[in-house]
Amino acid sequence: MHTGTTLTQFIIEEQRRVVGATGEFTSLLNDIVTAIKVISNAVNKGDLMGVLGSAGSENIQGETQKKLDVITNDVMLRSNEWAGHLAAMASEEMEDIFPIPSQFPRGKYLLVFDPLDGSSNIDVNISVGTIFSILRCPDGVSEPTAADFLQPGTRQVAAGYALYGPSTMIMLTTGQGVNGFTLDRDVGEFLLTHRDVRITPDTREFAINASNERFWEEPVQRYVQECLQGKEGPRGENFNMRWVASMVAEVHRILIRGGIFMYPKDTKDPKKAGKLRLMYEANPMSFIVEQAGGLSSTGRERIMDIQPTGLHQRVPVILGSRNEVERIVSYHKP
Ligand code: AHM
Ligand code: MG
Repeated sequence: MHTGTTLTQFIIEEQRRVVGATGEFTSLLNDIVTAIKVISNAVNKGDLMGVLGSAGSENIQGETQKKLDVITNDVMLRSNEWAGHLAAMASEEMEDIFPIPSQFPRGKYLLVFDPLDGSSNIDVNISVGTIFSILRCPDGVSEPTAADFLQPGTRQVAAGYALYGPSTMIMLTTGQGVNGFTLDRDVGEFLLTHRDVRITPDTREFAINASNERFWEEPVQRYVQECLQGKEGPRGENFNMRWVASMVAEVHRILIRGGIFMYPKDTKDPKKAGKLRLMYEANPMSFIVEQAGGLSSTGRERIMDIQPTGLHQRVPVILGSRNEVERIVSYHKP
């Protein structure tokens, strides 16, 4: 019987092509995948497991934590702390980094994640996801600090996300394109279903939270206005709009059928450069999008070139189909 390529098999075969690969990375990915299966199960069972609703606490960003934010963060920590591949982890849900506890061996990688992105959607049964980014722990560092995580996105070893939608999927890049795997729940394995995904360079679909329009900068206002004017406007074509409020779901749609996603700079809160976080949202998604042939920018610079200054730093995000991102970037030029 033909069983298809499992995610593990795919990674091992990819690793064989890398001279000097030890298999440690494959093993780390396996632990992340195990965590994702556990999270997928909890998300899928929902109220049957009593996991919906607020946890009654706030995270470092001052956002109310959902029970599942706390549970999924814990699942990621417990699945990835013991095996000896990581030196430390960092997450949206924790103010400080999580060094690997002393009873476990330490490894050469750092893991950054958003355990449950889009969690405001969880109580209404709309798709959510997990985003992760793998970095190398700097040479000679055995006691990593937050500063060791502050590497530009170009230094990511791998990035991926899990989408808990009608089916659970993982989209993954190790810098050699993007591949997608779908969870076969009966078998308990992720199987390769989307090989070498490419984002169409052109699109007629955009995603933005339009309720923030009055806070946007002029270039984004202009872009959206032009789209809204449709056939009669300067673009001469009708556009479609989507907003799921789950970045994972939006990026996934863009990978599959093209599009553009924006959470741009706005003046809503002058202390925040944008809404989305660089280290565990913007950078991993940018790596995936660029590896699929798309672009990702703040409007003024490539996101993956930003030198991070803080673990929870926010950035404006404009990503997706290449020609549309280029157009918006050109609107930002003085
Ligand atoms: P979260 O990490 O607290 O879930 O916030 C990130 C999410 C993104 O998934 C999504 O694109 C955005 O916030 C939605 O924002 P808004 O509520 O303004 O529509
Ligand atoms: Mg998030």
